[in-house]
Amino acid sequence: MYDGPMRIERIVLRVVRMSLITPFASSSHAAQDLNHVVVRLDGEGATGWGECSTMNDPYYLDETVETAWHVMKDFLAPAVLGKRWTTIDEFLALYPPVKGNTFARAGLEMAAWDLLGCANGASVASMLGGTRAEVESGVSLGMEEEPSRLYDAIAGHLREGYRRVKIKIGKGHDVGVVAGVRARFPDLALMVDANSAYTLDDADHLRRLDPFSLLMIEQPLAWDDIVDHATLQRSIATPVCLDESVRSDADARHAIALRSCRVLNLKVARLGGLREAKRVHDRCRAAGIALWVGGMHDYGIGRAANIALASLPGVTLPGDISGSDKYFVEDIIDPPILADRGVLRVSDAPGLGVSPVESRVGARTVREEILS
Ligand code: OSB
Ligand code: MG
Repeated sequence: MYDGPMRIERIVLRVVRMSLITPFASSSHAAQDLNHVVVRLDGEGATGWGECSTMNDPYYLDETVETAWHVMKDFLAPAVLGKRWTTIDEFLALYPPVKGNTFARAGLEMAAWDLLGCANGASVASMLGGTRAEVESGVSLGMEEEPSRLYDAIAGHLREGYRRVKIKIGKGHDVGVVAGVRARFPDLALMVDANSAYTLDDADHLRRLDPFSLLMIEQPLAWDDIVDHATLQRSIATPVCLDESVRSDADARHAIALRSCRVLNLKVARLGGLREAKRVHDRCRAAGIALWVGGMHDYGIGRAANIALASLPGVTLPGDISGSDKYFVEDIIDPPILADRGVLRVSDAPGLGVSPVESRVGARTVREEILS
């Protein structure tokens, strides 16, 4: 147990490549080979790991692997190297005034939470104020050309015990798909994610989803819109959930003030890190906005941070944090994170409670930069 000031002596940034077992498609992007930036911090005899779950292309949001790498390597990492800090607030105060780039900011911050927790013997979940020992998990399934493949995937995950299913919709791939799923799974806790496929002109069409008792429709309108979503929410019965367009606590405040959503998807990366995600959680909880934790096809490090966030009391809906085995043949952490009948255990070990395997990380590294 160490409770003196922290000083990061060495930062290792690596682009680590992993392949999804099942290629994944949404209305905005397709993914199979992932290139997340994995961060290793060493200081005060402890090691902290973080993950920046960036996408290869700027189709979900505007950041990419290249922009995150650039911002982390050239702006964020040099600013925190060798400096003294004792709390996450102090650590973040070392960041230069980088605008946006939430994935990049979150990836480095995650490693600082892990480092601080490991040095102090505290779990990240407890540092955040988490109150749950386990969290309920759903699955997010990509678009399929062949409906039977989607039905089979849903049935398989329900057999494994997952508690909620999210399917991707888009133009020409919505009411019929939902009707087909609903007919086969009448009692399924079902939601849809449009990843910004629609505009307000589609409001009448989206109302046709009202009869299917969906838990919510996620991000139907533009990736950066908060205003039109309020108009849409007034004209459809399905609760609107925001993902892409809430990237800060200020965005959440605006969405609440305008009544743009009834539900919010908390993502560590999109919100710029765990500290900001906790602020959004506290604000939404007080305002009666239902919460769940989304995912970005995270490797085990990011997945552990998602679980710590999901242990907060305002997170009341099953999220997109499934077991590693839904995504990868072999995770870079050992043991991997697995769901048991749709339930994930919240780690009470120091830090994020993950053990990345250096040889696995090394074998999948396609780019590396060491600052010391
Ligand atoms: O919109 O929630 C999304 C994956 C990558 C980018 C955006 C999204 C998603 C998912 C899958 O829906 C979440 C996961 O299983 O990790
Ligand atoms: Mg989404």
